[in-house]
Amino acid sequence: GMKNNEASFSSLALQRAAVSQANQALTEGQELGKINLTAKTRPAQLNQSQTKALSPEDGRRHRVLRIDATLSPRDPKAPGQFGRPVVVPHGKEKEVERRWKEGNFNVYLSDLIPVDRAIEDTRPAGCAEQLVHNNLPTTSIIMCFVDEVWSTLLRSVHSVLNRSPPHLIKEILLVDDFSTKDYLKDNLDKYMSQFPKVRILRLKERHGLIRARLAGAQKATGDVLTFLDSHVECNIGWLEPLLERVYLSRKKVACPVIEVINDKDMRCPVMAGGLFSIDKNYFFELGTYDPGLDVWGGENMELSFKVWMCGGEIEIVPCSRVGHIFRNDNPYSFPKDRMKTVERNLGRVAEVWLDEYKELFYGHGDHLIDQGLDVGNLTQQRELRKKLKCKSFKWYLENVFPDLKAPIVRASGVLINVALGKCISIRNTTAILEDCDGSSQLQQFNYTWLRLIKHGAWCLAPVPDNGALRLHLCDNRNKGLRWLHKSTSVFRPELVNHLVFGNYHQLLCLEGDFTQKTLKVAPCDPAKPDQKWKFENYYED
Ligand code: LR7
Ligand code: MN
Repeated sequence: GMKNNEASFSSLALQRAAVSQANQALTEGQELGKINLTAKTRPAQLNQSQTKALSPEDGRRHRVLRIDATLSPRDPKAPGQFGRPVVVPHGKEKEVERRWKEGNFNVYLSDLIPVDRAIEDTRPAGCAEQLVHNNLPTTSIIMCFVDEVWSTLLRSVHSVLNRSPPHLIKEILLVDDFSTKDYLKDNLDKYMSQFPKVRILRLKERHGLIRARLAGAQKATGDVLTFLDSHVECNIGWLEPLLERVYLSRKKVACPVIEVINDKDMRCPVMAGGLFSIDKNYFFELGTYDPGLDVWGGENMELSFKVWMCGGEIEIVPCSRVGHIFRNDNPYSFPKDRMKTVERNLGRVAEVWLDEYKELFYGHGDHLIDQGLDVGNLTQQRELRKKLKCKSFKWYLENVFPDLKAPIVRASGVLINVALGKCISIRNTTAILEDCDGSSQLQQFNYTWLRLIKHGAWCLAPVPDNGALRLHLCDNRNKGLRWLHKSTSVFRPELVNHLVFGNYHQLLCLEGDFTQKTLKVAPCDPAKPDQKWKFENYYED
């Protein structure tokens, strides 16, 4: 669920790649199986997985769980039936605008749409005929909210109640994360009292979504935990295939296909994200979410890495469809600065799970963590990773996400001066220019995400006073070792092929002098060809 915050998440190329890969799969002719994000455990072809479960030899009875599929609307003329886009009536534009900020979406229209509106069955062909086990585990639905809009909260709950087989729903836990709105206090209790399965858990202080979910998980009595946002609409047959997957393999975390409910007109095309069902005991075995994560953000990555790297799987189940209102801003405030909260969460995740790839995280843009933001104590999380005997992040990239190109270095090989056609070579503690020789160890360099020019554990950087080049022991935190090259964050685009050292006040560039065979940094000058450099290999797109 990161798309709204591209800026603050630019650090995690992973997340974006995951979502866009999923989206692409969704738009390319609905080849839904593909979004399983795994090569090894290639998505169960819809029927295959079912056939296995249904073979007569396995001795179990199965039945199709059918409930009224269309939910023929009580008022077919009411706005938004069958997911039709709703048009703002003339003269109501001001009111729409005024009420928008209550939820950062079109609250006025949401209120016009019946809380139990009918929606179109958007499942791929065959889903309606699928069979599932008749002894599926029960689930607790956990829905956390803070100041959710009344009509969308109700529509979320109604969609669960109306479109789930009752015997599979142990309870619906509404976790009120210390909302301030009056209607969410008395009115909500009164309204929900007509549904015996709905329980409201009121938190005494703002927990944030992550710890609010954990509070819900503690109270849950079902076998499986199903987490949902508080502005969703579950479609017909959404729950059975999720529980079926968890039932067949308790380490499988099952996600519905998330469809977009447009924030302006409540329309429903398709997208991907993070609502899911997970075996309750498995969730606790995995140590739940890192309880050190604050309020909002990053917890979906933490759980995803943990599941995959520690022996589980995540699967998007094509037959399970849930709509979600996507909006451009959170309608609630963050107890601390939002950027800081999210960055700190992502930093924790990177530090615990990304191994050497955390350089990719830190190498993307300027991080508050780089500037001293504290991510807190990680001992418990690192011990948990050991205890669970989790695999490396490298394994994750190679086996779970082979399509993602996440090279640990951005460029490598010999480093050639473009004008002179000569290469940098190590001599004792310094570097000189020489004829290029790709087979010479002395001419091999890596340019990393942290913008270091590395030769093994040694980094090239100038000596401060005279600008001559020296080898320094590498240190990821030492900004005095970093070079900009082929980087969009170079302040002057004409220097993109240079090796830029220094800051705004004094831009220095690496320069070769062939007669002297020496290297030094000098004021950058795009007109000087002997300041242009090229690595042998580049790994970025
Ligand atoms: O402090 C808070 N307390 C809460 O209870 C903040 C939020 N919440 C509730 C909130 O009312 C809502 O029901 O938590 C839920 C999620 O917050 P949203 O809807 O404001 O944010 P979002 O939809 O952008 O959330 C996405 O990213 C979050 C990052 O922490 C979580 O992972 C959400 O589960 C995730 N939502 C989805 O994945 C739905 C599909 C979006 C996509 C892709
Ligand atoms: Mn949401």
